[in-house]
Amino acid sequence: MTFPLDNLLSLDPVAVLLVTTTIVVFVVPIFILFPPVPVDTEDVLGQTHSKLGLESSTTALPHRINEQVGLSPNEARIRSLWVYPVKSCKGIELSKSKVLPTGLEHDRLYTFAALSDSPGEDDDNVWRFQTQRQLPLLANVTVDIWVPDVNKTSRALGRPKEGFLVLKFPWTDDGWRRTLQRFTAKLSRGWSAIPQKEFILPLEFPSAEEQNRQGYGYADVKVWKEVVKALDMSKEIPPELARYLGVKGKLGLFRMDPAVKQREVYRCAARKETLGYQPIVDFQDAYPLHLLSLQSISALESVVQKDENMDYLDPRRFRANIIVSGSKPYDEDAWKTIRCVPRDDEHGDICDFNVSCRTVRCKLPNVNPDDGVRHKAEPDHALRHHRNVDLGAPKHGCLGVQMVPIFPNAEGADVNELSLIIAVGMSIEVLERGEHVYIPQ
Ligand SMILES: *[C@@H]1O[C@H](CO)[C@@H](O)[C@H](O)[C@H]1NC(C)=O
Ligand SMILES: *[C@@H]1O[C@H](CO)[C@@H](O)[C@H](O)[C@H]1NC(C)=O
Ligand SMILES: CC(=O)N[C@H]1CO[C@H](CO)[C@@H](O)[C@@H]1O
Repeated sequence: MTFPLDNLLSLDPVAVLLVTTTIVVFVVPIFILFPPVPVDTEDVLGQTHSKLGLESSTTALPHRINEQVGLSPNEARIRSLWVYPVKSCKGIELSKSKVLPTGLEHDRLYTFAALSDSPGEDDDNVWRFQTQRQLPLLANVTVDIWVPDVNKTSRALGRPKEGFLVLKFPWTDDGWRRTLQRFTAKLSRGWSAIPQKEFILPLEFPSAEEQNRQGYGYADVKVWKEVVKALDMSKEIPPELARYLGVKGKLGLFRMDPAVKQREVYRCAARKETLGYQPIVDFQDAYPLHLLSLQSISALESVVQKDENMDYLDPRRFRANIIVSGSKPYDEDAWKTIRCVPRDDEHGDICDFNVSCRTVRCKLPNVNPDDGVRHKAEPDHALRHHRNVDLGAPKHGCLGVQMVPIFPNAEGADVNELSLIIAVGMSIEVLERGEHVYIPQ
């Protein structure tokens, strides 16, 4: 008995050529008509929408922090802008953005949450917000924003008005599907691609109609010590995500209703009497905006104990909205009011901000933003030893500052109407300096 392969090998070259030609002529067109790669959401969205933000290859951040040496000091500028539409997932880098009372537009719209499944806890049956502190692999979940593009119309789809978030995480099924998924990932996205699972979420807050249709309800979510009523959109999460992240109980997904101003900001923030409106946040930690300086990161990097798991300090670990460069290291510690001024040839508004307090750090920056692996010590160790600088937060390290936007004519205006445009390249003037003392929650 001979195997079919032996048969083939014993064929003469002409026969082999014939078989090959047959395969090429008949099979290749079938592959073109019915590709083995499923059409993904982004191919469809791309017909009517555009993706917001910069590709990672065109980031304005230096790849190694010492690359920025050479920037003239005393000329602080906005280097890079970031939003994180889903809390603790990957961010999106922008070259300009709207500033709203809640911070940058599209920032921290959603949060994941977990339902405590340990009976006996005083507040079980309350969802608790989840971040990379509990689920470091959230760092591997990418988020893209797709907005309708006025220059695109599709005959089949018309001109949709809604924007979408597309979330993706690494995922391969078990068994025979594994090989197929690896193959199609490489076929569609290149040799280094790994299989992913994706799901989509609305960019706008769902209307009452939409909520009914989808069966969304409201539930209590605990964010630090606050309990807020948020829209429960957990049914949009594919079950694989909880397994990927290593969640044992239930995984939930929540969105804050913008019509109900629930998380007004007090503590260190300027008040309505000075600002004309009371600052407010969505799922930001505590204040609308977080500013970081590359010079400060560089200074901190020089005291971080580096090893093979951390050979440089990536600014993305700190999840700021506004990253500046050109100021003296830690100069922002004493900023009280700043002004961002557009260069003549640029669009954008003069944007003023009140600095509320320094950013008191937790251990979240120990998670590597590239792979979700948590470093055992740094930069937490360096922060606690070298950046214990705030009398209001003893034993803690601080880096960066928290801010609230100042809107001209905010007095008496509708908060939903307030907005300014901020852009990369704006220069920063410090209008007011002073001492900060943190007020804990
Ligand atoms: C649409 O096209 C016009 C003309 O080409 C261009 O100036 C504009 O920036 C485009 N708008 C968007 C949103 O891409
Ligand atoms: C997280 O993402 C990185 C980079 O894409 C990848 O190398 C790593 O395997 C991922 N980790 C997991 C557990 O999926
Ligand atoms: C701390 C503080 O409130 N600083 C400034 C905030 O902005 C207003 C102007 O809008 C200043 O008057 C405050 O001094």
